[in-house]
Amino acid sequence: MKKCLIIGKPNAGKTLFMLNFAEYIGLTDVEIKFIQNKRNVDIKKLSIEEAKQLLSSNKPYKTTCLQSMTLEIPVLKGKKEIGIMDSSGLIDGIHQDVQVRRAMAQTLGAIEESDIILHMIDLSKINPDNIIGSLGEVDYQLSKYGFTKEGYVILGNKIDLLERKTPLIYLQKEFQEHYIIPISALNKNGFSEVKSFVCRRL
Ligand SMILES: Nc1nc2c(ncn2[C@@H]2O[C@H](COP(=O)(O)OP(=O)(O)OP(=O)(O)O)[C@@H](O)[C@H]2O)c(=O)[nH]1
Ligand SMILES: [Mg+2]
Repeated sequence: MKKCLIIGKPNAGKTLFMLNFAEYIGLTDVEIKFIQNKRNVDIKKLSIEEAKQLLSSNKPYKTTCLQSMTLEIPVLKGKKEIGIMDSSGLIDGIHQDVQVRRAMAQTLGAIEESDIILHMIDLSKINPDNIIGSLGEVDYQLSKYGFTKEGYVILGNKIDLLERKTPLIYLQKEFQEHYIIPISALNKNGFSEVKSFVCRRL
């Protein structure tokens, strides 16, 4: 089974995206594996509504370990299975909290094992007057890594919060060599494009 990792800065919308994407492809309940490490894995069955309440938050660093689920994506001739994995947010530099550092190390370790990387960027945090500063080192490093992986795509999230498309246009200029899909994880906009991207690689 192919593995798909959702990665990006804290609060970018990774968890909400995973859950709303599962809902978009027709699920009402999910079975999530909370992977603390290889020997310590908790499994919880939740309705998607419960999962959103429990796992997504307006406060950063909500996700503290890899959270994975298996999705069966309907395609023309039946269904295709994929392991989709949500990760804890990455920041520039070294965080003071050891738990956060451990979680970030786990996220980085998951990159190598993944076939598809969905790199989530919060468009509402992009300042067109300071694109480099507002993106930060993490997004640039991930975008560099993206050149080594065929299944890499940037998801420009929170398009619903933008009054103008300027942040998206600046992001596209900055990462011209990469495919960028504008989405709203909240309103499920752009999900059909994400589904096509993922399905082409299954
Ligand atoms: N308006 C809007 N809000 C969003 C969107 N996606 C996520 N959010 C909100 O952004 C906040 C963070 O969402 P999460 O999905 O928890 O973010 P995360 O990337 O998993 O964050 P960490 O687990 O801390 O790394 C929540 O309050 C979400 O409701 C979106 O497309 N539009
Ligand atoms: Mg999260």
